[in-house]
Amino acid sequence: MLLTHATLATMTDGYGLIPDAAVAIDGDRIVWVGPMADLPAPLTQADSIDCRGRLVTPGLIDCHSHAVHAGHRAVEFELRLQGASYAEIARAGGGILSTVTATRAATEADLLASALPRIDQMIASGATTIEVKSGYGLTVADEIKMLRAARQIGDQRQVTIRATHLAAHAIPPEYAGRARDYIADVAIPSLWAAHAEGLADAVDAFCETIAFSTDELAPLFAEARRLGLPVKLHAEQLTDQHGAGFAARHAALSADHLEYLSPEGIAAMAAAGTVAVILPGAFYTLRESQSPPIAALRAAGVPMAVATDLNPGSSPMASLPLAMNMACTLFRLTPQEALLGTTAHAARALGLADRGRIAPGLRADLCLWNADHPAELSYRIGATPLHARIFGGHLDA
Ligand code: DI6
Ligand code: FE
Repeated sequence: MLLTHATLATMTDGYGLIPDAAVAIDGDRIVWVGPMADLPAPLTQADSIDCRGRLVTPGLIDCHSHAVHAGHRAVEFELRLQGASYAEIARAGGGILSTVTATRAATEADLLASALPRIDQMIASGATTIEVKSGYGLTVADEIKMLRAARQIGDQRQVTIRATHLAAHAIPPEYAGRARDYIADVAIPSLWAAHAEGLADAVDAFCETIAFSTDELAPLFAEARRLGLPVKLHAEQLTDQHGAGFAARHAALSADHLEYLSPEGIAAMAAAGTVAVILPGAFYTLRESQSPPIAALRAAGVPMAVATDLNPGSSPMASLPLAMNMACTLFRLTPQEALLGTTAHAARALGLADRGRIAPGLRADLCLWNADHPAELSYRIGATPLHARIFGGHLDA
C-alpha cells in the first residue's frame, strides 16, 4: 500500500513535517517514508491512496485508560457539583468503591460488552493502541476477570490493547484499615495469577492519602520487578505523596497525573527516564486548581505523554484530541508537545518501541485527518477530524 500527497507529521523530530510526502507499507510495517519527488520507481506500483494534502500522523496511542468497568457515576457528578469533593465521596464509600461493587457484580462478558462502545469512541477519535487498566475488582478473581475482558477487546476490534494490572487502586471495605494485608493477600497474589496467564503487560497502583502509601506499595513493586513486569504509578494527583520519586526508583515506565509533583520528583523522573503522563480530563472533571509543573518538566527534559484517563469517576472522556486540547488550554502544553504526547511519548510510556512515529520498520498504524496542520488536532474543541485510520497496514472499512 502506498499513501501519496500526504502532509506528513512523522513525529521523529518535533512534528517532523514532510509536505507532499509518500508512505509505503508492506504487510503491517512502514517500509519507506519521504517526499513524493524522491519516491523510488518500484514503489509507485503499489495500490495507492491519494491523501490530497491531508495531514497524516502516527496512529494515536492512549497510554492511560480504565475503559473496562461496570456502571457509571453520574450521581457523584451531581454531588460534586453540589460541593462534595472527590476525596469526601471516596471516604464515604463511594467513588472508586462504587465502581468496584458494580464491576464485581458483572461477568467478563458484561465487562467486554460495556467496554466496546467506549473503545469504539476511542478508535473513532484516532486511537490505534489503547492501554486498559484493571483495578475495579480488588479480589484475585475479579482483577483477572477485568484483565481477560481487556485482552478480548483486542480480538474484537482493530486496535492493540496493552493490559495493565492496576493491582492496588483502592482498599476494599473488607480490608479497611489494613492496606498492607490487602497488598499481601490480594494485590501480589493477583499479580502472580495475571502474570501466569500472560494477562499483564505492566503493573500500576494509586499512591494517595485515599489509597496507598509508597511504603505499602514497595512489596508490590518489588514483586513486579522480580517477575520482569514494568511498573507505572498514579502519583501526586491530589497531594504530594512522593510517589513519582518512588516510581522512578523502580525504573517506572511512567508516573501519571502529577499535579502535586515536587522538584525532587521531577529530578528523579528525569534521571530514570520515566515519562510524565498528563491527564487533563481528571483535572477538568474534578475542577482542580493546581496544574502539573509543565514548565519544570519541560526544562528537565522529562518526556510528557497525554492520555484520556477514561474512567467513570474522574474522567468520563474517550477522545484523545479533546485531551490534547485540554492539555494545551489548561496546562499550556504546545500543540506539538500534545501530539508527541499521544504518539511518540505515549509509546514510550507503554514501553513500545515499534510505534508512535512514522519511520521505516515501525508498525503501519496511521491516522489520516481532515486537517492540513498538526496544530489543528489540539486547536479544535471536541472535534474528531479523523478521515481514515490504518491499523497494522489495513485501512479501516
Ligand atoms: N485516579 C484516576 O484518575 C482514576 N484512578 C485513579 O487512581 C479514577 C478512578 C475512579 O474515580 O474511578
Ligand atoms: Fe487513572
